[in-house]
Amino acid sequence: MKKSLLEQAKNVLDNNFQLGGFTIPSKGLYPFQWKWDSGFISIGYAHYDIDKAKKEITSILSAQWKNGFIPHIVFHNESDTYFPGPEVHMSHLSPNCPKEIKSSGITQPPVFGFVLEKIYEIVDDKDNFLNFIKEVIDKVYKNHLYFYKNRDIYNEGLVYIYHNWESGTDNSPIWDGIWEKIDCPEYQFERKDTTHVDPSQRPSKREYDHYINLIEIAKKFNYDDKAIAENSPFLVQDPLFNSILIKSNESLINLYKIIGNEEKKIEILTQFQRKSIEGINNKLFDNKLGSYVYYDLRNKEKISLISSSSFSPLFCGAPDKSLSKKLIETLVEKFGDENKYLCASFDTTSDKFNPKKYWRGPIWVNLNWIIYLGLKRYNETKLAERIKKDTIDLVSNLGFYEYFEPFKNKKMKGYGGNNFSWTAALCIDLINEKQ
Ligand code: 2M8
Repeated sequence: MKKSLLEQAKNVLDNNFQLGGFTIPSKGLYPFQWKWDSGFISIGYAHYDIDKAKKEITSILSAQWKNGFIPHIVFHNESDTYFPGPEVHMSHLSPNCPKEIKSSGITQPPVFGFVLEKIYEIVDDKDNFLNFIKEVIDKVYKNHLYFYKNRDIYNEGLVYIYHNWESGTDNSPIWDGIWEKIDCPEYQFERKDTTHVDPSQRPSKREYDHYINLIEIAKKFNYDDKAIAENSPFLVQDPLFNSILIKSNESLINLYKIIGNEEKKIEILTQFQRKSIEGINNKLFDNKLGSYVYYDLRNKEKISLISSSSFSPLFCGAPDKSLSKKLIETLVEKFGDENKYLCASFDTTSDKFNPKKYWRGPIWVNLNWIIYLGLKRYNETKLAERIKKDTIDLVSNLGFYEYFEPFKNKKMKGYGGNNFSWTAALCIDLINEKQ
């Protein structure tokens, strides 16, 4: 008998769980622990194996640096199926990276605030999970302090990323204009991703040159944020990254209130929150496009393009009624026609859109989940139910792929890695979600 989607999803997660107490995103393609993946993965586990959820969070937080930074990849284990590995990242160049930790020196969106709150909502034994939250929450708080202290250089409540890998949306067309302005060497290296996945679904060699170049620049400055802010040719304020930070601030405030006697931290987070919401609405909303956009701090210009990240401020409650109305109209107009599943990762009406290539167009389950919860927050019930149904239909028809073609047709497929952990984890959450 065919297993239910829920059972299949649990199998994907359990098969990707490693003896060291963490979960890889996908065998071969991504053989280590990734920061935002581990947050989404722990939400999936919370529905059926809370110990694994706790282990996942404990593992990633154990790699926190002395200054509160949490790296985007933690090399708990060895593997030769991935490039670039620890010998390229060389995190020990930073005096903040503890000796016993092998990691990258770039980060990813700060998901753990909202992940802890979400799991607290999911579990029946709230007292037990609250004890766990008490053990780890200050590490997450310290990570937020790190961002506001080091990454918000103009005190705008908006933090910068200095590498496209920090965004999580690696080869988005958003970066194309930035690459054109950078004088980047050609490097010799052996890519591993294209041995696991058809190269037409992955970034180009030239794009990888840029990715490595940015790491080399950060290494030259020993991963010092101030020097990077002054010198990196890539310095961007990302609406997705900042929305996740804002949502996680809100969750930390809620959780500290439940814990009690944490007035000082609540006050500091509330100040961050105020500034960030103001910053994201004033600086990153593009009235002409009716959408949030990225801001290129290095070249001092808005990047006026629409991607699925544009809608993530709904998730953190940033837009007021009038902005949210415009934003949702843009979502429907650009991404919502009935011939497509929601939600392509890039503006389907743009000539840069590619339905099969990684973050240049395909649908990603984590972004759909973020937009789904955002739409629910704004009582857009019909659209929310559509994106939820589309997500579950795609996975149940095509498999637990990393990304999916948005056009509805008989030949459509899933792409990238298969048995992909966050696809499985967030499907478990969506299936269990109360309407
Ligand atoms: C992808 O990124 C990594 C680099 O971090 C890669 O392509 O090698 C992205 O989709 C990223 O968002 C994700 O966290 C990672 C692991 O799933 O893979």
